[in-house]
Amino acid sequence: MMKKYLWSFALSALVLVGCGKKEEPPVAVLAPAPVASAPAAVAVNTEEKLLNIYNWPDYIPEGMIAAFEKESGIKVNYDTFETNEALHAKLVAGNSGYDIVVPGTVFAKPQIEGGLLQPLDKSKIQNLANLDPAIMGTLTKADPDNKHLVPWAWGFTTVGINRTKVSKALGAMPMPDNAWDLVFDPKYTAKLKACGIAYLDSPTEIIPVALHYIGKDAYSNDPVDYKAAAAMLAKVRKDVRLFSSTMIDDIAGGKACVAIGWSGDINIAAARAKENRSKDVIESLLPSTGALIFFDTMAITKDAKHPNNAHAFIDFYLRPENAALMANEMNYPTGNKAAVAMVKPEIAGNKTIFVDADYFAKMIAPSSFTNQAREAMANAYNSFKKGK
Ligand code: N2P
Repeated sequence: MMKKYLWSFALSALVLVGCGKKEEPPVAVLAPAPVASAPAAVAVNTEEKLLNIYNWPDYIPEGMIAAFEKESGIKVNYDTFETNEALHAKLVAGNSGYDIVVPGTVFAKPQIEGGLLQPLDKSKIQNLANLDPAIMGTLTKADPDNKHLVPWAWGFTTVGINRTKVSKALGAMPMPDNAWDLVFDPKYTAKLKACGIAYLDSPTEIIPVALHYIGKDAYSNDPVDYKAAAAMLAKVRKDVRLFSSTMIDDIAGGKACVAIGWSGDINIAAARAKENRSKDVIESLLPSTGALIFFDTMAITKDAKHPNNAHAFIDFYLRPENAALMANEMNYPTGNKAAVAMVKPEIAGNKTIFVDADYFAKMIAPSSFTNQAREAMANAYNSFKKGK
């Protein structure tokens, strides 16, 4: 603040001098130290016109990259990863080539601590002001002082169903009160396996949900708890058809009638089924014991070759109209407060996208795991998957 004030004071003093007596060099007293050390106000972006982004699939509205390229003249390479584990492995290996990555906060925290992400230059992101202070407050759990992370979207891991097929498969058996029973209780999975049960294919997606189901802390770092979760999962292993990284297609295309998936993706599958004139009704459910919230956040990699372009894209995405477009087309709530007024009523009013305060209070907020815990979790998950 002080520096900024001094800088503008010095600047106006110089301008005044310049106007009055052009022939004279500025006197020493009018050229104080802050002039020399102030950031170059007219810094030119000399980076090559390139930006490499690594994000989740089905997360960006069509045309958004093209719009940014057209306006900025920066060419974007846009690649996707399917799990936090895959992104994390790339970052740990180094030289990923990516400038912007979009980790969930569960992984962003250790990535910040491990020096894999660089602090943002907030002076280059005017649109940070559009973000919801409440969401930014939540993010400080992973990123103290909000130095590295900017929300892309948030959502929750939950149960998705093809209600038509599930009702048929359950027959006389009523739907459970707790939707997690559909994917974890053998009483239900035995009936649903015929129409297809799909799980997300990632240890840090499945084990936390399983821990929550058996009444443990979803973000426990204790391997003993993972054993307990694995023991519960083992009982339904034979009923799980798919470990999926293409959940939207699998649900919409009928390979699975029930899934552990992400709220928005399940809603995309529901919309796709409607577009395809399927008579089946696909729904994202709100389990009575709560679903697991995630926040996916943009960050700039430590070794980014195009940090200026990365800041430019982040600022572009944070324009209210762009964040609103994401919510409208991808079915995920935005952390952009200024965008909320532009969200279509059918999206804003969908309780499985923008959940009610009551249900929000029931949901499980994300935390994170130590490297050791993640390793133990991966072992527990892999043996479950192999059926051992
Ligand atoms: C992809 C959504 C990713 C959500 N469509 C889970 N981080």
